[in-house]
Amino acid sequence: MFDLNMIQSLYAKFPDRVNAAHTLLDRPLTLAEKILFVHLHADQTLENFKRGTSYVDFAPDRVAMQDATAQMALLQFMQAARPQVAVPSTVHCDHLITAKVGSSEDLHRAKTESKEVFDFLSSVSNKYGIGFWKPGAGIIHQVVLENYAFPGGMMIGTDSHTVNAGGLGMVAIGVGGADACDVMAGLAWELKFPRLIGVKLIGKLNGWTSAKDVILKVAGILTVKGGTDSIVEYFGEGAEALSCTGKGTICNMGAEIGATTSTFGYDDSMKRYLVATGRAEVAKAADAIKEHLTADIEVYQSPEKYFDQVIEINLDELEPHLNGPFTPDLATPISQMKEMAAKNGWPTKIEVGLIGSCTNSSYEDISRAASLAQQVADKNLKTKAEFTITPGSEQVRYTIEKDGLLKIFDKIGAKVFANACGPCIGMWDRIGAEKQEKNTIVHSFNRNFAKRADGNPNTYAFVGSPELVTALAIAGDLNFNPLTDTLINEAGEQVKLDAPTGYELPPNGYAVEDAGYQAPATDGSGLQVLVSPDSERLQLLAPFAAWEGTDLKGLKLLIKAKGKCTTDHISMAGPWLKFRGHLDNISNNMLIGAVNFFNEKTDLIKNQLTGEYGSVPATQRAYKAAGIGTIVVGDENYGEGSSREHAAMEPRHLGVRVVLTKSFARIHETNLKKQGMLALTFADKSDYDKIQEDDTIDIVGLTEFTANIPLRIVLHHADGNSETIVVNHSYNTQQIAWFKAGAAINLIKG
Ligand code: MIC
Ligand code: SF4
Repeated sequence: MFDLNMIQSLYAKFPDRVNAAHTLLDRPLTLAEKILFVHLHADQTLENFKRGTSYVDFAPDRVAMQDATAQMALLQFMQAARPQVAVPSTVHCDHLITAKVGSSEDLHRAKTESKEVFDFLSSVSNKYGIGFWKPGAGIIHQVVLENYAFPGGMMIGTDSHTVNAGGLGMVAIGVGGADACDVMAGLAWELKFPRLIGVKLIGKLNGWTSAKDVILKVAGILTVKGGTDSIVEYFGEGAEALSCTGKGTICNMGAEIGATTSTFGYDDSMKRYLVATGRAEVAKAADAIKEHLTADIEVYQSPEKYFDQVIEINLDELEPHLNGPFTPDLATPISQMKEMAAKNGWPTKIEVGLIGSCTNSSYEDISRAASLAQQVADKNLKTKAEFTITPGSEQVRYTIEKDGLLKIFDKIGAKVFANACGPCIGMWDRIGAEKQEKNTIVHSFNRNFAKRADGNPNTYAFVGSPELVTALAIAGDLNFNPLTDTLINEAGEQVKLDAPTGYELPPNGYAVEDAGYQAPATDGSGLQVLVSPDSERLQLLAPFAAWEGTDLKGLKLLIKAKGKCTTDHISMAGPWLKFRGHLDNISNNMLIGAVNFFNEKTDLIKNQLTGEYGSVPATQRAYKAAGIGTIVVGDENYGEGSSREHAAMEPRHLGVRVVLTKSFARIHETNLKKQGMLALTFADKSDYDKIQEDDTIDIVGLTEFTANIPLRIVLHHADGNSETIVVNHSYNTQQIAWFKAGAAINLIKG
């Protein structure tokens, strides 16, 4: 068991700190508020912070990083020159494993291909006191839930789905590597005090509906940006009846509505899960301060008084949903899928069903999906689509194998991939994907942005529960509604699938032979971390230059991105993941997925110096060589999705100075600020229309750059006209100092 002392000492302080907040605010508190107030940094005074406005300093209990983001986080940490990490931290190797043939072969190949990176991560971890989870151990969020998450705790992680740990009653937040670096270096971690959204779950899940459908429904209501700068707190009889891992699924996909995080009050399901995962003592400690690990009673009785927004969902009536394609908030109840697919021309033949991922690979998920797979043999059916499973951890994989569940999937021809992200992040060597054929897949992951799973822009990916995905893979048809429809079996008979059944926790307990953990050296001071100067995969960071002290004049428009521009569009994953530790090499993917407003094409923009059209990275490199700064213009919720700070570091490295959008996703905006970029928003969103392809642009007001005071932008159009527009920013005094220093890290080192 990890961290017991840390947890006990936090719990010892918990009641006093909650009471201090009670006294100051003189009203009942939500759970989210309690956790936030308990985790104020020692130098932060307790105040009645303004939600959505006040910047507040916190002291998280721990940090988690995954291999694809840890490289940059730890390269920055090395620059900070600290002997050891200041809070318990872990690294998880999960993103760099390509799914192709099956678990053991794929894992073996990844260990060879990415040896240099895994060795680097292992040795940095060893030196600085960081726990290291080897390739094959599992996906970060599942491993964290099984080993580290605890009720009432606060953690940050360099992955947007860190929020998964809300399933165990944490406030767990996804951040960029620079934020993780601050906390590991012993500094405060700053966050805008969140708004609070309450989701009351009444009734109880039944039949085909699962926890996944709760969040698919919420995503449909709130959309991909509705949770921005908010913590979502779930409560009500329906919440208590959910399993702990089901709660994790709901919190996990809170990233898809842009929420800062989501959480649930401590209850029996969490206790059962803690006990089942070998942490009875954590449960005992939590029991002792139970009333502080959930909201005050009055809050859940009159939620509208305490939350900024309240949503009520009746689980008795909730239908299974499928969200997609291309965005996780396009929610369609299964009964309406036939009509929606016909109306929109979505291909209805399902090619592949994929279950697992960090979102949905609990024992409960797998056992419920297996109950459907079992019906294939029982009812003399034949599975129509291909089927794959990516277990979330070695502990889950080992247990489902031992309990015979994998055998059931084997009978329907399923491929078991390594305990890793695999197809969820484009690490799927899918045969034929390069032909770019229009096709449909269904999966139980969380994201379905264009090209995300297999690199094919014409793959229509729909997100559903593992149960629904399994039923749809059996039917091979997006129009199939297992609640009402029948299938024709091999004997030509009409058969109906029974609703799934499963186990909340393994009836015979979890088991594992080698969980894949490597503890760090107790004294790493003598250890060396080597990065070869001619490595293609790793590159030590050079500091970004400080601000020149003047307004930015004569910037060229690099690209005006149209519509959805997620971090997958800005810094694509899949094959590019291999350059996550090498800033110059990965910069060759900068914005190659963004749609150019002026020609509706991706990766084809005008070079204003030559008039020629070329790729985004090459054009930007040409501006850089000419010593000319540039600006990127974006639409709503720019930078949605991942925490990858490469999406901010690449433009910074290549000489983009400003990103101007209608709105930003939280993590990306912070990442831009941390790396010394200017992240600005149109004061009047319709000014987006004023930006022309040949514009030369000045940023005015920087010499008096002050919190809460807008800046101005002068657009010099090619026809000789110019116009001035007002742009907002959300920089506070400290963040302005980051901009001036060239990056936040330049101040830590100083
Ligand atoms: C994702 O789901 O998009 C990722 C890949 O896990 C990212 C992290 C990354 O880009 O490395 C995330 O969610 O933050
Ligand atoms: Fe990995 Fe996908 Fe989860 Fe991201 S969302 S951590 S890529 S499994």
